[in-house]
Amino acid sequence: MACLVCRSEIKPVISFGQQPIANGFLSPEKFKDEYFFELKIGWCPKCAMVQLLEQPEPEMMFNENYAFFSGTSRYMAVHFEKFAKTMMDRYVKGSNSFVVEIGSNDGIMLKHFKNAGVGHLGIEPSANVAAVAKKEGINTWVRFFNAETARAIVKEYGQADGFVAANVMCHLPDLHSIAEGIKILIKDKGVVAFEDPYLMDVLEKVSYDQVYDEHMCLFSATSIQYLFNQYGMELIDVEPQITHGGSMRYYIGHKGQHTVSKNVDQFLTMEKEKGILKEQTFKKFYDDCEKSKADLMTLLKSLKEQKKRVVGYAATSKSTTVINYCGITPDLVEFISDTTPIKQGKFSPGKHIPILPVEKFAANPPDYALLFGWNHKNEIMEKEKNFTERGGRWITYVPKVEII
Ligand code: DWN
Ligand code: ZN
Repeated sequence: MACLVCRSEIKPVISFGQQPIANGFLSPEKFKDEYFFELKIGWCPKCAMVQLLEQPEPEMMFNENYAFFSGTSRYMAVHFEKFAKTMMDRYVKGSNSFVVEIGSNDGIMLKHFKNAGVGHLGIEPSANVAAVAKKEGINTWVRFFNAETARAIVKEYGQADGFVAANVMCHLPDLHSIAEGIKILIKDKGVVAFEDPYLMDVLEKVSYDQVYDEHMCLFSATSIQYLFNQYGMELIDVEPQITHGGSMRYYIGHKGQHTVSKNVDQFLTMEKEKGILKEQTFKKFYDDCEKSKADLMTLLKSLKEQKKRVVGYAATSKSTTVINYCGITPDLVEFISDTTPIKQGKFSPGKHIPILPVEKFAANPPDYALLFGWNHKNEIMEKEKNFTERGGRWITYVPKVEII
């Protein structure tokens, strides 16, 4: 397979085995037709891109039943408000300006531009989440973003001052069409800002659960610089974020139009020094993933022998990779507690662990809660103080398997 960024040959590095659709929460009558594919990642020695080697058709993952609504975390809601404010302070100034967000979901970020009277448009392929945004009066088109969509936007609204995306770019295999679209869409002084889970955090924290069907790419400053340089654009700043266990926000503009922050060089150098272009780095990552899996299964099996009850907390997309890679079955984890109504009453993809509302967790607290939503640890532990105060224990596996 060719690298999605520089088109050289990709080296396979890890297989996480047969995996179902990560957000494919299902009812028992669908068990027999469940779709599986081999979840494998590869690495590009030339531009440091890390990507899936096989991805299910987009419509299988993003459709009218898409189970993830951005508005489920209060912390993330505040994060997106701050992201919007940063853009309005720096680049998308005043009511004559125009911003486009791709993967705008339920409008969690765009509503802040809307409320400030800024011209805005969301591009969101999942009709059900887009409907939530539209109901709030957020201007949204239900479609995928590419060069053709960019031309249609320019025709209808003119070029944009800002282009934003959060946890979206890493889902897109056709990066060249996106980059071409962005080049068409933004003004000479326009700025692109997007954030995604950061490869260096995934490697260091062994958060291998950031790899699942929807996450086609794991970016670094190195691969992003390589991608946009091919379109006459460049990184003008990078800002690490603590969201999703470690993300990076990349700021990009047309070449020569902005002062380039010294952060850019610092991060490019750091990534090189940490071995992003060395195969050994990814061999170590493979060993770290296998160790994490062995440690988690040893712990869960030992708790079962001790007749302890373990319940999963938050039926995240990421949990699908962990559950199916490690082989976690309902005899080890009784159910998964989750706040999303459309997941409740269904079963987890692959291993078919029941998903129940959080009220069931409170009504029948287990001995241990396996924190599948580890990236929301502070928010969840704050909410579930009662569980902890009554002696309930938490299990995490990032950055290492432990009882906390
Ligand atoms: O990239 C993506 C990220 C941004 O969001 C998508 N591909 C899909 C999704 O990934 P995820 O499902 O791993 O996201 P979260 O935000 O880590 O987890 C959300 C899930 O956690 C929801 O099902 C709701 C649940 N949850 C909960 O039950 N109680 C979340 C919180 C904060 C809670 O308190
Ligand atoms: Zn490459």
